Amino acid sequence: MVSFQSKWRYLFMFLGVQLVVMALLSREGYQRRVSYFMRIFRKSDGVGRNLSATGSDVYANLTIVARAPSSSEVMTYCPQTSPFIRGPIHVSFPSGLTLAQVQRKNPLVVRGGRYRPPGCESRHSTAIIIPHRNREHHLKFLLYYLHPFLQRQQLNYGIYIIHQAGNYTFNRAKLMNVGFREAMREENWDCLFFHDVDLIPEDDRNTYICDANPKHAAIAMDKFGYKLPYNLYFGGVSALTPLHYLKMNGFPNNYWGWGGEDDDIGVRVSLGGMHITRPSVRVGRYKMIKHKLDKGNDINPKRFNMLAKTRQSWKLDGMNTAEYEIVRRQHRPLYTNITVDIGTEEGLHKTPAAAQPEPVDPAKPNQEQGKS
Ligand code: UDH
Ligand code: NGS
Repeated sequence: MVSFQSKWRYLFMFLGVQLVVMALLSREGYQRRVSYFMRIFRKSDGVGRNLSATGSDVYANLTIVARAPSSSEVMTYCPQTSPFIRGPIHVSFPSGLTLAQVQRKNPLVVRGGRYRPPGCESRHSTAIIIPHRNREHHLKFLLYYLHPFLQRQQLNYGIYIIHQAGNYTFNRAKLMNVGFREAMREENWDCLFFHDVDLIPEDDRNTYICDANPKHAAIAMDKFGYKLPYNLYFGGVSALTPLHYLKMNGFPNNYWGWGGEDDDIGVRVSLGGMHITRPSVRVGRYKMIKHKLDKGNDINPKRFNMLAKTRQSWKLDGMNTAEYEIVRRQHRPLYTNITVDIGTEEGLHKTPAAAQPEPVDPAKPNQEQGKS
């Protein structure tokens, strides 16, 4: 029989062990703790590739993917389907990641966030356009996952961050118009992916190439239970060729603040005589980095009225009327950063002090200033 005294001893020992475990766990980031335990409890994903349900490391065997050809090898086109595609990717957000680490892990990415497969001529060239302001902590994770993801697909690619200058209300769709024009100025991309900064693709079979019609790639997000929230949803990540883009007169410039602009873009697809294509829900999976509505991006109360008029407005407002001023263009190691003054609802030069462009540093060689 256990005495009363030894019962207390066991109880204290038990509490002591719990305290030590809690102290150890609290030294790690919350995400890491949770994903570690989730990985233990989950079973195989059923894709038949011996991967766990949370997928494989997006950097696995990247040195093989990145292998340079020997001098005797003749450069031919890359295969139709990249042999480096593996399927589900494990996505988590460990604390302490730095851009320098991302850079070290992607040695073949060159200035401006550009890449070409070293061993073969890519069949596809894709520009990734990311609207951005005050989301550096999300950008770091997106770059960490996106670079190896695109390299696995053997794409010729470039990553463009379109950074809205000043504090005036955010305008996602207008930044996309800027991204389209400025990316096409640099290279004749055959496909453009318009990509929210907080969405991480979870399966590399979701190829970042364009279809015959505009493609909505983010069909299955974790926040919507990995299914479409509604049939016409066109938000998050979408892919258009330059021809698609021009057929629908690009995106609207007049949606200031949160909501509706992606629905307007979806309607423009059909007004331009096209339809939306999508990958399968098994493949078009994304994990969203959780966040709240940003300061400077309040819900747009006019969005429903504006949406009701898309049929009348799409030819009058879009790529043909996008007015902006480039503040600076920086070719950084992992991406091209385009800082732009997009003005306000009143127009480009009727800007309040908030939308003043950032000063250009003459000491920096990669900056250039110019008008659209
Ligand atoms: N973005 C920024 N900075 C901002 C606002 C938006 O970079 O200040 C960009 C970023 O790429 C982001 C995208 O615009 O991924 C879309 O903005 P969002 O993430 O705020 O929109 P989303 O609909 O999430 O994905 C909103 C969460 C709260 C919605 C509440 C309304 N019901
Ligand atoms: C719709 C919004 C879209 C938005 C989508 C998902 O209601 O812009 O919800 O929002 N349309 C309008 O407001 C007209 S989310 O759940 O991501 O916050 O993208």
